[in-house]
Amino acid sequence: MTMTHSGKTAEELMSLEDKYGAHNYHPLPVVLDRGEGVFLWDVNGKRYYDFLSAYSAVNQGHCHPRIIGAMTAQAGKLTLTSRAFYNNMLGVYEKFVTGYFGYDKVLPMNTGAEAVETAIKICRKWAYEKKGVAEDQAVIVVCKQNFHGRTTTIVSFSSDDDSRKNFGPFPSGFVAIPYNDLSSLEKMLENPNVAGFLVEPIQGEAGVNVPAEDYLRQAASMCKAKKVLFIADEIQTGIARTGSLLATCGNCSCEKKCERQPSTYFKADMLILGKALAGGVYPVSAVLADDEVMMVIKPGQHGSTFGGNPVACAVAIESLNVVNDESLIKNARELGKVFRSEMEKLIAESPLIKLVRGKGLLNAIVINDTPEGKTAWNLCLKLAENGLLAKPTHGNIIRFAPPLVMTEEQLMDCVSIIRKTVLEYKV
Ligand code: IF1
Repeated sequence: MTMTHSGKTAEELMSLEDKYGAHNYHPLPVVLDRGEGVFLWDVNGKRYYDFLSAYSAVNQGHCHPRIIGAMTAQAGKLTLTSRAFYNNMLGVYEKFVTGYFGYDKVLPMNTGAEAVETAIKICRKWAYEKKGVAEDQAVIVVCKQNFHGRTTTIVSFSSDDDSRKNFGPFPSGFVAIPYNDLSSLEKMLENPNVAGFLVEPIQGEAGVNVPAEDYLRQAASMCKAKKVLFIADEIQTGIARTGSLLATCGNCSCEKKCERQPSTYFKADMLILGKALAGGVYPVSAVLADDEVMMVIKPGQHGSTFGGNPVACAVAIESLNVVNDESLIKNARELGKVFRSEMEKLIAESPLIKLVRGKGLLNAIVINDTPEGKTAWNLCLKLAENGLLAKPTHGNIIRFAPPLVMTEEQLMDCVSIIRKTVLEYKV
């Protein structure tokens, strides 16, 4: 048995988590110790390609020296002031991030779920104060199979039993419609109490569910016609992941680099970001909106001890600069095409994989098994043995989302690991 840096074996470290941690996860049996760029190393020194990127948080790669540098420099100087006082980083970050994404204002929070909660609160307040919805009558339309986080309000509109069941009683004011279904949205929008439409541009947790090409833009223009806020949860899809700065590809700084036609540009009324906003280094989330929406929030009406702290600001600025300086948008777009075409070749050779779907470097393969089956889990165990870390979602789907700093050569190395694993797999 190999001893690790902490003087404990991998088995001992896993049993510590099992004994002392709540059992709210079922991890793959790999104990990680170090990360650099697209690679992770376990406690025994075995190297893996990271094909999850902490659910698209580590887009800039593990321990990016510029991001870590920005964090440690700031951490040695000032970490937290609370919002009771001004600090010398927040305004600088706010100017930078609003300019970067093309909005008047930002409201900084920490986790994705907090940012979604923030957007819900702003949306409701806007409905009462700007749209004229009667008190407590506001409705927010969401999509079935959504994933927006784990708070009691957010899980109340989850269609996943594990996420929702026995966590009630729940607040009212949410209705769920099928994803990628404009006519259901149109019907919902007839209700004048509808305040917002909260949607993921690609449903990540649902198995990288990519909607029809024009779905989001059409949905946004239908919302606009009914004075309903279009709220994009880009916590997973944003920050270059899908081959554009945002999957909704709004009126933002990516316009010049984006391959989409100007006719398909649109800007969400509220943009929710998290995860890769701080390179997976620090919990930083944000809601962006223009004044007409954001200014409904007045002092004392919302906040957070840690939101907008100096370290978060320093880390987020550097994380977004890395996206530009290392052309991660272009890289995600180009490598995504290569990856999907390589998977198509594999599908033609192996009955084990049914299809590949995705955009940029947010992709998934669907395994020829029922959602209750074990094939995807077992394949992920074999992938790990062969040096690549990925995780199944919904039983028979494997999400493939490497850091965006990957080179084409590394990607092809990963493709051969996946090929070998799939072709050698014995049912
Ligand atoms: C876990 C999933 C991914 C998100 C979107 C908000 C949040 C998330 C679109 C909340 C978070 C994470 C949470 C993480 C697993 C992961 C996940 F499988 F659960 F659904 F990525 F696909 N909106 N997604 O994807 O952000 O509060 O976590 O910062 O273990 O729950 P958070």
